[in-house]
Amino acid sequence: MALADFPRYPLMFGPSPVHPLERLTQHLGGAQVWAKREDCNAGLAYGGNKTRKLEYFVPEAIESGADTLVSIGGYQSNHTRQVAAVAARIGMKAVLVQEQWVDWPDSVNDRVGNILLSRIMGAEVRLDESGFDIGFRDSWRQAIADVEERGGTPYAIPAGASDHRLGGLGFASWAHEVAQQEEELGVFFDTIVVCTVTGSTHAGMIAGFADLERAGGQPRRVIGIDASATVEQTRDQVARIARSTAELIGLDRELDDDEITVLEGWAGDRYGIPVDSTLEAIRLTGQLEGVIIDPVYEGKSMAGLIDLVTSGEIGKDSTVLYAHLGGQPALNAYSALFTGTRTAGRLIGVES
Ligand code: 5PA
Repeated sequence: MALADFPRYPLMFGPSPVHPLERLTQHLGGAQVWAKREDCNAGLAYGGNKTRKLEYFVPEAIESGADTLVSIGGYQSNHTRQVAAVAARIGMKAVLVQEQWVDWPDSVNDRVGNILLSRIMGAEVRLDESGFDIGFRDSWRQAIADVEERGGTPYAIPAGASDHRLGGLGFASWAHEVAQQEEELGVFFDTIVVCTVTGSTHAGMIAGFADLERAGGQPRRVIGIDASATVEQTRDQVARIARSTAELIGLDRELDDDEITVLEGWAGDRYGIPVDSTLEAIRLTGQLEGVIIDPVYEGKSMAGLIDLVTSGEIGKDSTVLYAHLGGQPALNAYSALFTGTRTAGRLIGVES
């Protein structure tokens, strides 16, 4: 089967916007930096990367006769908030297991931002004290069993809509969307920078760009930035999903190991805890561009992009596409980090 043969349920406005980050580009003094905005890809509870992935899950969920989407994430999971929105949109229920993935001492961590939105949209939110893990969990299995016991029909979506046969398709088609937009804009992105945690966003891109190359497209680098400080586990998951997605969409070759790049160095010690470079990236992007990024994911990948461009590892002649995957609602649980106004250190010439 080719990618175009998979059923896709429209949840987004259409192709997500692509635009240059002119002031950031000028400030960094290196490569041309652009962004593609999954944070405004849909009108469903602020959208994001999972909304795009779920376009390929919904037909299967409907086909299976399900009436309840069941999924899992941290208290401030963007993924579960998008599952809640999609369930509302397609007239299903949602049961969300929300684990304590982040030991973050904010007293409203389990009440504001994403979890608040999920509750507004009618999801059944189950708080669980387990820590960070992208694997399959008993609490998730229990939630599925409970739906069945109540006479419902669950459709199970793993963490981040990743470790699932269809998980990579959304971002494989993102690659095709990028190629189309490049043609319209007269630009070529030789480097893509993307945050990676449960892996199928990054993996889908790798498979999708390989698919384009097969059709004569130029090669490019897709750089995943680890945001959970579990780089080996993430790299394995990205490789596995990239390979299974490539096979699913009929790529007739094995992906090489050097096509799977997950860089570490910007996650700090733990998932969900921002470090100085994260906060600096958030301030710099906000102050130069009016673009908001979050402390869990995008702040870490933007910190990576900033360093790779300023160090010249991404060369001056490069044109880079930063995949903005959403995630801003979580900022509400991190307000203590931003009391008072502070100018980004890089703007006043101070390295953080
Ligand atoms: C998330 C994920 P992947 O999980 O596909 O690698 O994407 C990483 C990512 N940016 C990047 C944002 C804003 C994200 O929300 N979020 C998870 C969640 O539960 O929200 C799956 C972890």
